[in-house]
This record gives sequence, C-alpha cells and structure tokens, in this order.
Amino acid sequence: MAPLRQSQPILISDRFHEHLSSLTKAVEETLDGLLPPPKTRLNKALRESVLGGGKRLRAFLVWESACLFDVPPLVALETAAAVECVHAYSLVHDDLPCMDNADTRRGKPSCHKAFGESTAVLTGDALGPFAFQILANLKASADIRLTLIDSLARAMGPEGLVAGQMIDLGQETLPKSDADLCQLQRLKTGVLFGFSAEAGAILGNRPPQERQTLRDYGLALGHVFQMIDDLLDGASDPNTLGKPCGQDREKLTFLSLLGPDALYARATAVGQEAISLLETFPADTSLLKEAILYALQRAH
Ligand code: GRG
Repeated sequence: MAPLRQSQPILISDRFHEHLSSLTKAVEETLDGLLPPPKTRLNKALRESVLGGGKRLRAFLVWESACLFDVPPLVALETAAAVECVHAYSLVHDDLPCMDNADTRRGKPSCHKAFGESTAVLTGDALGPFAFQILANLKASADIRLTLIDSLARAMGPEGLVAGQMIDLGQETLPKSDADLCQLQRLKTGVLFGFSAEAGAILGNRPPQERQTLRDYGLALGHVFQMIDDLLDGASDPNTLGKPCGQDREKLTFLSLLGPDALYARATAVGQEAISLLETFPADTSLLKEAILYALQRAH
C-alpha cells in the first residue's frame, strides 16, 4: 500500500466494502441464532439493541484477524458476535439519561426511549454475561476460551470501558492535556478495538508478540476512529450521524485541542503507523490495512 498522504482523496476498494457487507450479514445471522427468541420484553430489547444496525467494525476486526491464522469460520463468527454484544451493551448504557442522555442511536430511538430506562439498564446487564456465555461455549480449547474471556473482561472493566466512561462523565479528573485525552479515548474506544484485533491471534494460538502487534494495531485504529468521530461530532448534523451531535462542545476533544487540520494530520500519521505494524505478518493483511482508510475516510 502506498504511504498515506493527507492531501490525497481516500479510495476504499470494492473488495473491502464487499467483505465488510458479507461479514455484517454473517455476524448478524450468527447473532440472530444465538440471541434468545423475541418472546419477552427483555429479549426484544436485547435483539433490537444488538441487531439494529451498526458498522460491525469490531466484528470485522475479529474476522479479519482470525483469517490470518486459519481459525475455523464458526469460531471466528461467534467471537465476533460476542464482541458486538459487548459493544451494544456499552451503547445502550452510554445512551441512558444518567450517562450521555441520548434519545437516538443508529438512527432510531435509543433503547431506553423504546423500552424504558429499567429495561435498558437490564438489557446492558444481560448482554455482558451473554457475551461471556458465547465465548465459554466456543468450539476451541479451554486455554483459548479462558484467554479470550480474560482479555475481554480486561477491556470492559476497571482498566477499560468502565474506567473510560467514568472519566468521560466527569466522575474522575477530567482530561486537561493531550495525553489525558489519548488515555480517555484509549479506554473508551481503543481497548475494545484492540481486543477485537487481537482475538484472531488468540484464537489462532499465536505467540504473545503477534497478539501484541495486533492489539497495538487495534488500539491505533481506535485512536484514528475516535479522532475522526470528534471531527464529525463537531461538524455533522444528527441526521447524517444517526445520533445527537455537538454534545462534546463543553469537553476537551481532539477537535478543540488540535483543530481540524492538525487532527486529520495526526489521524493520518497514526493510521500509517498502524498499517506499518501489519507488515510483520506474512499473510494478506490488506483488508485490515483498508480498515484504517475506512476510518479516515469518514471525514470526507
Ligand atoms: C462494560 C460494556 C461496558 C460498558 C459500561 C457505558 C460504558 C461503560 C461505556 C461506554 C463507552 C462508549 C459508548 C464508547 C464509545 C465508543 C464508540 C466509538 C462508539 C461508536 O462506535 P461505532 O461508530 O458504532 O462503531 P456502530 O453503531 O457503528 O456500531
């Protein structure tokens, strides 16, 4: 892949779009089969929260990293499904009135708007254990299942999403510097991307160095993604974004810290580093490289 240049338009290949859309279909079919039937209010809320759209980027990372190591397709898809359950959980809770208080998500009423607040809390509460249930029952060795469960738990808990959300909600010291902001976004967004990209290497029983390289790639992708999210939040309208925007105006963001040009320059540089990390793998990493372009291209 040619080095990324900030001024150049970004072209995503048809192959990337085809792979993302076939993976989306496959992971949604997998989720449809795994989730309980919509016979109760809770199960309807679970299904709507998980199946109601989304780019499926985290699932794509699991799938593409698993493809590098010839992981059996069903095992990769079920792992991707578990990650999407955790992601949906984080969105349902993030939208709650006591958190970001968002009325819409993915262009539709958020879970608490559609089902009420208590059901939305319990929907998130159910999706976490459900994700671990999926991982515990994978057709993989006990070692692999335990490593996945441990790594996902770390990404979610007091060293991951929950810690990031505490900072973001002002329950801890608010970010004051570039480094603080990077740490917040690493916890809120990066660690789940990192886990998703590492998951293929865990499933493929690869050595720690390869796991770390894929995790670093995922963290960098999360950084790019979050920088572009900040750019979009400052510039978009809610109809384009499918969720409320401009909500971060009072907070320090990459946009308020760097301004649009330096933000995009940094996102391009971080993306380039992430692409370079993938050069160490002999297998075809072109779609993982294009995921970086996909994240950058959202700014165009
Ligand atoms: C323990 C899972 C868990 C959650 C508790 C509520 C909470 C703590 C954390 C919220 C973290 C959060 C919402 C981070 C934002 C991450 C982010 C960039 C979301 C948007 O991701 P997209 O654009 O969403 O990939 P789609 O809709 O495409 O799936």
